[in-house]
Amino acid sequence: MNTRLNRRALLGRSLAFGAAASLTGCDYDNLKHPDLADRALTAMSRWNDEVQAALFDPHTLAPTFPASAITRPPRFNAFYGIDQAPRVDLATWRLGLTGRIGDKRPWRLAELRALPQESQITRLVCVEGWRVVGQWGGVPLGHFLRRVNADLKARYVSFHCADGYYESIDMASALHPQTILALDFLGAPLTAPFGAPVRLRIPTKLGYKNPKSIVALGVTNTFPSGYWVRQGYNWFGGS
Ligand SMILES: Nc1nc2c(c(=O)[nH]1)N[C@H]1C(S)=C(S)[C@@H](COP(=O)(O)O)O[C@H]1N2
Ligand SMILES: [Mo]
Repeated sequence: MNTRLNRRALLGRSLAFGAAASLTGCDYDNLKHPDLADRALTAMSRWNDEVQAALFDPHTLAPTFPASAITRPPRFNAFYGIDQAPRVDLATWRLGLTGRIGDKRPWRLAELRALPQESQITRLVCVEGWRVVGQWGGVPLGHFLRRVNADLKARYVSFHCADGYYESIDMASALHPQTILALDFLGAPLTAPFGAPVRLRIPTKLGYKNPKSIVALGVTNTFPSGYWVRQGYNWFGGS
C-alpha cells in the first residue's frame, strides 16, 4: 500500500513537471529557436524514461486474453507497406550477438527452437491509435540472456533488424517473464511481414518497442536509442 502511495505521489509530481516543461517547450523564445525547443522536449522525454523505469514493476504482468479475443486477420505495421517487408533467408540467417555477452557465437533458428518456449495471448498497442490481440510463442529473453552469459547488470539490450529498424529496452524489462524472442505467431512460424524469423514480443511496452526480423542483439551500457525514439518517441515506451 505504501509503495503504491509513493508511486502515485511520484507520478503526480512527474505529470506536473511534464506540464511545466511542455509550456516552456512552446513559448515564443523557443519557437524562434526550434533546436532549443527540440532539445528541451528530448531532455523531458529522457527524464520521463527515468520515471517510467522507477515505476516499472518487474513482477506485474501485462493482461492476457482468451483465444476467442484474438484479432483476425492480424494487423501489420512498419515504416513501409506490407509488400516491402524484408524476406530473410532462413537457411543462412543467424542471430548475431554483440557487447557484454560471454558467448557471442551467432545462433541459428533451429537452435533457438530447441530452447524452452513460452506462449502468450497478449495485446499489442500502436501509438497510431489501434490495438490487436495476438498469440506469440518463443524463447523468454531472460532465459536466452542467461544462456549466452550476458551481463545482466548492464543497462540496455539492443536489437537490429533486417529492414534497418532498431530498438532497445532496459534490462529490467528484458528480464520480465512475458518478454520473449518470438518465433511463432498465431500457432505457426512468423511470416515475413510479422517479423520472421525472430521478433521481440514485449507486452509491457508499446508496439514500436517490438522489433521484427531481428538480425543482431546487443547488451550494452551505452544508450542505443531506437528508430522512432530518434524521431521524438519516448524511449521507455511502457503501455
Ligand atoms: N523491423 C521492424 N520492426 C517493427 C517495425 C518496423 O517498422 N520494422 N514497426 C514497429 C511498430 S511501430 C509496430 S506497431 C509493430 C507492429 O507489429 P505487427 O506488424 O506485428 O502488428 O512492429 C514494430 N516493429
Ligand atoms: Mo506502432
